[in-house]
Amino acid sequence: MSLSQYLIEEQLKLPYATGDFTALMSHLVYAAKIVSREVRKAGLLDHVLGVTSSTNIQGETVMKLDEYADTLITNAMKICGHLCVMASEEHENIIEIPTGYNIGKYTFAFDPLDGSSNIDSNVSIGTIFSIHLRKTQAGKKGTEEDLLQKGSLQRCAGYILYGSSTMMVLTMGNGVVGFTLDPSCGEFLLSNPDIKFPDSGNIYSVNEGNYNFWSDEMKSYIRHIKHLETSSGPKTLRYIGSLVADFHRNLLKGGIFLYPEDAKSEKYPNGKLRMLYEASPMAFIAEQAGGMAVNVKGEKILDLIPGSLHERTTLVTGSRKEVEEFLKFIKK
Ligand code: P6P
Repeated sequence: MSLSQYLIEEQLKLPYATGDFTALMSHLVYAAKIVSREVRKAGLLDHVLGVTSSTNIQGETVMKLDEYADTLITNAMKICGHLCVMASEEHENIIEIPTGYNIGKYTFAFDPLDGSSNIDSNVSIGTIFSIHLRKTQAGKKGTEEDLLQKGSLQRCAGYILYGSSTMMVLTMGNGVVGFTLDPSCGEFLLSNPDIKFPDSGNIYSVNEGNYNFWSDEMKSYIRHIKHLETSSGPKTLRYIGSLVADFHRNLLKGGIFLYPEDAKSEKYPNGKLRMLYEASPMAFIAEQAGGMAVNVKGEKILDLIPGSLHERTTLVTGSRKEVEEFLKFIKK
């Protein structure tokens, strides 16, 4: 079954479905195929490799492929006619949608190419997206208020992983499904009909290079999971530095991903990952797959409302038993 067929079938089961969501997703599926094509040939075309002269809202150097993916996805989604407002990691403010296309009932927040510092070393990268229903009155263009909503209210969240193959993994609130792009026919085909986090796992993913910046609790937790007495035995460290790639591997194999705050430096005092278009969509997928997603205070990511478009958060997500062990530990 192709992704397009799947979306139609799923929407036909919903009495209130109007086809707007299916139409919206068809634009995203198109954009994903084009971004995948460009990522795959990036090494051959130096015009998409390397950095631009600009930096984004995060103060990070913008890679050319970042910019390309952002422009392509923005333009494809702007004209779908079912959005009222958009936000991207690459844009400081909300992305205005042209008049005539901007009174749709959905919002769209995305990270066009997460992990882009890995592009030049041919390491897996990903696009992350989050879709809400608008909050403000219909018939007018959307506002930032429409975007800043609780993660638990998302209508859809997903990621596109540009790895050894290109996959789209998404949830619409009734489980998690994965589709793999078949380049020979240009279709995303259903490859993982019901993805579930293994209940526990021996993989932990964290940038241990930041160890000296961590809180004492985080340091003792990491020391603890290295000892044999942990519930799921000795752990193995797997860390790519690309959220989508690290999350996806742990989703299939079981484990825990952590990005804590730098308690001892001003670099990331509230964590590095962005709530709206990284932590929140990944948390929706995690919980729909039977896993968990919290911040280092133990709050569920999906219960939180972003205070601003680019608000950062700490993130601990993965197999239920692993996150529960983390929570037990930090609460002691
Ligand atoms: P660090 C990539 O830049 C990113 O936003 C996530 O994809 C990834 O999980 C994290 O940052 C890696 O950060 O500090 O370990 O390089």
